[in-house]
Amino acid sequence: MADLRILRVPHSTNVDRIALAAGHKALEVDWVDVDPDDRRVVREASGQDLVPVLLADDEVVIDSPRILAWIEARFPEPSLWPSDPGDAALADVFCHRFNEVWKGPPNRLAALLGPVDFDHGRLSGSEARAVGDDTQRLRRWLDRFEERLDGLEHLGGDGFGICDVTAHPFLRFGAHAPEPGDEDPFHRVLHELGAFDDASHPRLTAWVARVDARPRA
Ligand SMILES: N[C@@H](CCC(=O)N[C@@H](CS)C(=O)NCC(=O)O)C(=O)O
Repeated sequence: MADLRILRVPHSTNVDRIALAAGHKALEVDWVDVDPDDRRVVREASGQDLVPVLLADDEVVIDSPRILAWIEARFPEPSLWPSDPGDAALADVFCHRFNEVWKGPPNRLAALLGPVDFDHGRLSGSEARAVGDDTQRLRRWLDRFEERLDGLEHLGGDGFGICDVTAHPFLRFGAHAPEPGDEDPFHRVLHELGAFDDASHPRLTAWVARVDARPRA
């Protein structure tokens, strides 16, 4: 029997977090593929529409941070959190903050710029200002991640861990285009407005490649 059973849709950043964490722990995952346009299975199992959803014998867990904590508690080795409690607390703060700064602005941008094309011309003055502000916010955070990686291989400090699992599925779009078939405007925003490369952010670019190369379940 597989170690985990997870509902997923294609191209999901939050699902990719689970794939990275399970890969780190060499867990076997029974992936249940859900049609993104028909979420009845997700709703029936969990009472809401978002993936990932973890189905365990005795419980159903939603929300990637909670699923990651569940996996760590059930399969503690190799750990995703630092062993020092203070460092583990800091890692949690990083992940919480990451979810705020790297989900909020790009989601607002995706909502304003629309799913088909990024037509800045049709925006009202205040919308255009909001797009400019959020784009600047994204760019500033890229610089912060670049600074964080000064002398470090991983965002949490020593070794691969929860900070990398939390951030990589989102930050990687800055270095790579979305895969063919991935038309999620959120991913396009991350790629087009949050783009970076070896010239602008060499440490961040190398970190994306390092985590790209890791095993995924
Ligand atoms: N806070 C949730 C968010 C989950 C979420 O937004 N999942 C996306 C896929 S990455 C989803 O199912 N979106 C529904 C939709 O696009 O209709 C988590 O971290 O798991």
